Amino acid sequence: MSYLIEAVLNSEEKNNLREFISQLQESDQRYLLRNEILSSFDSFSTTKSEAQPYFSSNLGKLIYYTQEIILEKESICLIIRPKIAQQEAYRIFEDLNYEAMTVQQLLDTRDRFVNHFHPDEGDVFEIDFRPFYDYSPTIRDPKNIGRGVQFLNRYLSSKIFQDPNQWLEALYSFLSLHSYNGNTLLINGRIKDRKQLSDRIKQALNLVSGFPKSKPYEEFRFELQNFGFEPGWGNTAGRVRETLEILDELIDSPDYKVLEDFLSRIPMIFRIVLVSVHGWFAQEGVLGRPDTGGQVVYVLDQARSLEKQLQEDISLAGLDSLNIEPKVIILTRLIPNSDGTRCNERLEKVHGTDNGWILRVPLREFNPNMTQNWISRFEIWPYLETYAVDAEKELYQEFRGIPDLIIGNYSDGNLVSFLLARRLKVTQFTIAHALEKSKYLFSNLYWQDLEPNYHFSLQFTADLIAMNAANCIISSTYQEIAGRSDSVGQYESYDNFTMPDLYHVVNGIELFSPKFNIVPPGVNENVYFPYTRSEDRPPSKIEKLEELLFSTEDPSFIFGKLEDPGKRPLFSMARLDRIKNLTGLAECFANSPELQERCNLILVAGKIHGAETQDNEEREEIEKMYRIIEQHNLHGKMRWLGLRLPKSDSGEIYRVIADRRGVFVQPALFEAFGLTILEAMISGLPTFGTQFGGPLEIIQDGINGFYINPTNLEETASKILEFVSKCDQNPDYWHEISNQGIERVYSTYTWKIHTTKLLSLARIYGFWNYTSKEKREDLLRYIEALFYLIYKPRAKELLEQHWQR
Ligand code: UDP
Ligand code: LCN
Repeated sequence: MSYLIEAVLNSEEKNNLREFISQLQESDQRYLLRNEILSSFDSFSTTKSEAQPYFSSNLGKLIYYTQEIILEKESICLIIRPKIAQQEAYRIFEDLNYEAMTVQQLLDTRDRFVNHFHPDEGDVFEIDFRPFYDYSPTIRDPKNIGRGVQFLNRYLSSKIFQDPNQWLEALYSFLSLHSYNGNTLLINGRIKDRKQLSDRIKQALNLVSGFPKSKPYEEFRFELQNFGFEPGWGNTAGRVRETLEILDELIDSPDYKVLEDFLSRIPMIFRIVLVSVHGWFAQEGVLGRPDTGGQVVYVLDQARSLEKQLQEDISLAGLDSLNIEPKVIILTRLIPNSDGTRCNERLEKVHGTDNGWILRVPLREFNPNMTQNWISRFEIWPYLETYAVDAEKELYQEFRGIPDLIIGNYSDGNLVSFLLARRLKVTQFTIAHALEKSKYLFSNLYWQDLEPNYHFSLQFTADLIAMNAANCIISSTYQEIAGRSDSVGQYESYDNFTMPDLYHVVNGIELFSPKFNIVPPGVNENVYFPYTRSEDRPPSKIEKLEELLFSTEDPSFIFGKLEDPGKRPLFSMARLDRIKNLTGLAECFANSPELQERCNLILVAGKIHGAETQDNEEREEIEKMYRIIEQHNLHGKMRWLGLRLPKSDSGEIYRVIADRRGVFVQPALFEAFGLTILEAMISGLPTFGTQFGGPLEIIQDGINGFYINPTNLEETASKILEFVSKCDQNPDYWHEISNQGIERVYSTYTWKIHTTKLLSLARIYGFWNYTSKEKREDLLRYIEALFYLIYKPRAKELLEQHWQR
């Protein structure tokens, strides 16, 4: 970007830059973010002339790419993002000289901004992961970020091609490893080396080629065994032949597709643990509380779907006679005071599975006020290390062995996964769901002020540890990793940042690492399905929910009586968190008499009485909702249901709204992914989703749904109105968007797609983990040092504070 600065400085635009800087200097604001930069520049430009598009001048372009501006006494610092996943910083002095800044200088500047720059006291500790990524290849093109596995397969197959001896040796020893409950799988001791493996494949192929394709494996099992092949190659002669042919091809002419096909077939995953520690994890009565939302839904559905896929894979691999029962355990905390839920039970079977379990392990008893009760995810840090030690024993007992794959969820679950995976030497995957760092503005810069409530010093350290240690990071969207051209990704925000007085992170995560893989979730298709599937919709339930939504009067949990229940419903359902912004939607509705004219607003959201919640944020939202209702007199025009629906009802509720040709609106200020968007779309409800976060990738604007900018209420209202008017004129339009939405979910967001991909990744990264183990050891040692020297002492400090509560 220095060329742009040069271009500005060497032209007439130089004066505009000078004026713009002095205008900025005049205001009180010393730290500007992109929105503020753009609006300052817009108002500056209009004082000069008619508003011009940014790209009509070099200065406009420069400003467009600027993410942050920090104003100092004699200079200003521009932080520019010329491309996705790239950052440059420049300091421009009063005389318009400028210089590029290093990351270190930038972090020092930020520290100075918050008065925490103390060079006289020595250097601050720098965390730098870059040198440890030399074990791994890196992707070059930002558009391929998140497609790690394709890249990795290409890399590994080219390695096999370049150095066949070493790699085939590794493949041979990898294949010799596998067993289940003492039964050897794949190859036995009769195949002594890779050379012999290659010969025997040919012999076995000769044998199976002579059989009809459908001949069951059991009928020729012993003949194959004589060649050195054990179960795991397939359930029929046709399948065994295919698998052996793929391996034969891999040995003769390795290529990435062949490698992927082969590794994806290896039966090596039978026991999986999904770690979701902070708890309040059960199948009933937990959703909708603060901190318990999509993550619980996601993990439960994932567990069910993983078990099913494992069962299919095991059968296809020809392992039926071994009576292998795959097992999926969701590991969470046991909460003794469980408020009527099952969170105090050690084991709970996951509905709809044969061998899926919620295993609850208690936190060790420190201060019982904390460890006996539900505690916020922000407070859980001191208990995690001992939790991992205890969980390891309980997992061993349940699995009668160790898991083959550990998947962490959220910062706490990911840290525990790291600790478990390190001890057990098992492949570790992480899933963020939502990284708090980008959710809270300036959360790292002002961490010291936020520490009493949020303990971000622990959370961000835990994040750095887990994301770097993970073999594979599963993200739901591209932008979760690397953002968009105009906004920074959630993982990207860990690339460099300062925690003043604690540390500077100069390279926190390698975004171009093949460890990143986008694997979006799905929805439970037994619960969420199109409204048109009337055969699966009991009329009594429809009737009950219609009444609940539109007419039941019960002030204990329902607010509002509709004057005209026949109007088109605008529907939303979410927890009453500030960030979910249901009050924003109410405000948008309140400010638009036309919307009120044509539609009713129906909200399903937590509670309607402030006195019933202990959560401050929820209480404030409840109060705000009433203020909006009163100020704009929304009586008769909206209903607000303060309840948590049981799962089956929550599916039907979208369909009841669809029966009335309603729409779903998701107005969050930021949504990491947004399961309700998928639920609404698959039900056939035309959906308006926030443009901030995951919905931007789920919805294709104008095709199968619509984007809204929830910070612009007028624009949001007019977008919805435009749709409603079009539908009034042409009812087919509603059906068109509805059908496209359904199609979008079925084609792209199903659990079947998710788990097939996830298990294929688990095998491929398992192989890579095996072959790169020694090379990763230095990285893991560095991570351990961070855990013991930074995380642990801070966790201990927090524990002492907990004792005083
Ligand atoms: N949900 C629910 N009852 C409620 C509120 C939400 O069952 O009162 C469910 C909703 O159907 C969805 C999940 O909770 O499955 C929310 O997930 P999402 O990803 O939309 O948001 P999160 O709450 O995780 O931020
Ligand atoms: C957490 C969130 O905030 C949502 O955006 C996601 O949909 C959910 O987790 C599931 O990943």
